[in-house]
Amino acid sequence: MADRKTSPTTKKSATKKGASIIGTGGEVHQASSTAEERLTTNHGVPVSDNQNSLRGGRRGPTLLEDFVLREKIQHFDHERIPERIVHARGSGAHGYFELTDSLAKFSRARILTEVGARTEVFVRFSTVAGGAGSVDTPRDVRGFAVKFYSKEGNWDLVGNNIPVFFIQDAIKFPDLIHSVKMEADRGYPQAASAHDTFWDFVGLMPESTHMIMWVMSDRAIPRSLRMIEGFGVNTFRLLNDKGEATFVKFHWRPKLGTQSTCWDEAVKIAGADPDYHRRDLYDAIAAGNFPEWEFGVQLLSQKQADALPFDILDATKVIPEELVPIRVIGRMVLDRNPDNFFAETEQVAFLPTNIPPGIDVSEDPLLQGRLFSYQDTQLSRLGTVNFHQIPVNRAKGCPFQNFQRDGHMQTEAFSGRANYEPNSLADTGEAGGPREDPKGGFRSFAVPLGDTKVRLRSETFADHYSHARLFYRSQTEIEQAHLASAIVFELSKVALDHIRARVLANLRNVDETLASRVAAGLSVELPSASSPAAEPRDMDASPALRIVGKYPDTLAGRAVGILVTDGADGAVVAKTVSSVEAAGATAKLIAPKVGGVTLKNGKLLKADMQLAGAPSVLFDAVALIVSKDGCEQLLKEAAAVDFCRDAFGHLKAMGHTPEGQPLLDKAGVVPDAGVADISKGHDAFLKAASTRQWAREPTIRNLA
Ligand code: HDD
Repeated sequence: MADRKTSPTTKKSATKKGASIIGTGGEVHQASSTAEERLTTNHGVPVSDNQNSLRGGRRGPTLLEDFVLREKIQHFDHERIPERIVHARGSGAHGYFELTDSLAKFSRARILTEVGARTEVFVRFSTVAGGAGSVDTPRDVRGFAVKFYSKEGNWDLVGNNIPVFFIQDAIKFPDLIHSVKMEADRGYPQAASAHDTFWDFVGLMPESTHMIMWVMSDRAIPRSLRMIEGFGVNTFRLLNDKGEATFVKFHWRPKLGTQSTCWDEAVKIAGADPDYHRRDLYDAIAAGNFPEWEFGVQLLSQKQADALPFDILDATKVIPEELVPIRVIGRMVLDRNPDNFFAETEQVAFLPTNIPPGIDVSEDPLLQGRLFSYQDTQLSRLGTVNFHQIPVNRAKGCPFQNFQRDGHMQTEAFSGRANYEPNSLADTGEAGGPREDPKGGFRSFAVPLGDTKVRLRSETFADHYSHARLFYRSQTEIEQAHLASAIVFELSKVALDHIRARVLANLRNVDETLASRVAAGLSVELPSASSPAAEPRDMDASPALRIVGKYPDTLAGRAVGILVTDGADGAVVAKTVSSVEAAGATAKLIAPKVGGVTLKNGKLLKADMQLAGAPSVLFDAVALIVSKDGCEQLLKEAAAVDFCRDAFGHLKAMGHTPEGQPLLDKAGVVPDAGVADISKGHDAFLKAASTRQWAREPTIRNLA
């Protein structure tokens, strides 16, 4: 079969071998010289002219007969498929998973027991609320979906960067999503939770309060997809050879640590580079800086689960790492960009029902609904029951074989007569087809049920505030201030007073100081507390729920923007670039004109980016290496002043040469530990650049 991975016209330029010829109308054609390079219709008919439609005369109407035109336009008209109802905007990458510690005691799944084995994966990260063309940096949950092409069938771990969820029962999912998406009558806001309908839902559904704490925290405005944690969210089971079950929660921890943007920064990035996260992931992989995560599990016996003061089947609850530690059992590396965005990232279909033998679902009512929804949604998105045959969705680690036949877009030509089971055709020498495998096949855990049929929520799900309180109180002061300010921001965009009041009434059950901070930030009266379904309890703080201080400070994987002008000192520029790169970061040279600058020694230095298109929000730290004259020019350039003002306001390290001082002064940059003169050395700058200047924040921003 011909290699369909690359189309000759995209991989090899026809101009290399093909000669340009002049067409009959004087137009230029790039003609192919070999059959391999020849442009054809979808049915293989060679195309002689891809510039002109077939017309009745040079200036006459186009003819219906032109099947080349019709096929091309018709294909184009149908190029879009329905976008995902949630998680529409996403970025994907290929890689591998490697097991480092066997879970053989708990699971018979080969992917969890074969230490050292590498399994291919495809990962898709996403935002939830926005459409496919929305920006990358809204305040939102990030999807973290991993397809492991395991030897025992695909395993899809369809998780998020937040370990809990808004709702407890899948029956509320359509309501939740309707409330957060664009409002039904006006078609806005896009990719934003800061509006009436979302907060109306939140206020009326106290079970969402814990998730709201996470979504209002800085985790919902990540710096990079390479720097997010991931969670399976729902509780699953592992099943061993003896059929014994252990509850499990799945975790991903980024090697580069978790870092977020500042809210004002995230808003500005949305304008400066709507594809900020997608580009960052693509560029890092293309440059060989492969993102990596540790894979960990929290394991619990039924007895341990029963002893917890909350229900592990309730997806609005977190199991603190301090209670049940995370055991790291593997790592995942993303080392290859997709060849084709549509074929892979858009057509990939994740299904929580894709689980190999040895892993099983739990009775979590949210997960139970998901088991139906994903298979169903693929039918409307991909249009056929045969979506599993699309290469990115295929079970690559093992063959798939059964008696399911036909259907739209069937690409397999199954041979033989046997399309039913049982059959005895093998007895006569024909192919009888595959048979069930009672021992090795997927089995469900024999969960004792024996309850009556009811539409009721278990009373063990009634406590909606203890975990929200646990999260808020476990945060550092900085993070608490950000969380409170985020709620103030969002509720300030809510127009209906009663919605704000209801949220405030609920917040009083989380933490009185939080509720007061938010009320003060809104300048409204604090209403009386709402009555909780179950009285919240205090839990021991869980520092693992923080971001600040959780991972070591580092500049690795980050980016430094270096603004240069004519007359800049080339030696300082070179030293800055080399020390930034030695710290594992990317250095980008920014100049007033993209052609570059003439250095003090007369040499030309090419720039990577032009100032107007390279605001400091795109970098983790900045350096200003300018001459006296160059600085004077920049004083008249708003983009340069904003470059410095924003870097300072977004708590970034700023390196500079003394000649840049007037620009820093104009931008209101006040010297502190994060502002360093780099003309004499880079140590202070690099140290400051490996984190944010949190101490600066109270001096430049009034947080709630
Ligand atoms: Fe979902 C997509 C994660 C609850 C129904 N979900 C989707 C994706 C992720 C999640 C990461 C994008 C997959 C991709 O990149 O293609 N969803 C979650 C998590 C949940 C969750 C972590 C809570 C534990 N989801 C959830 C519920 C329902 C759905 C309760 C419905 C009852 N989710 C869907 C869906 C999507 C989806 C409509 C849209 C596109 C798709 O499935 O393939 O079926």
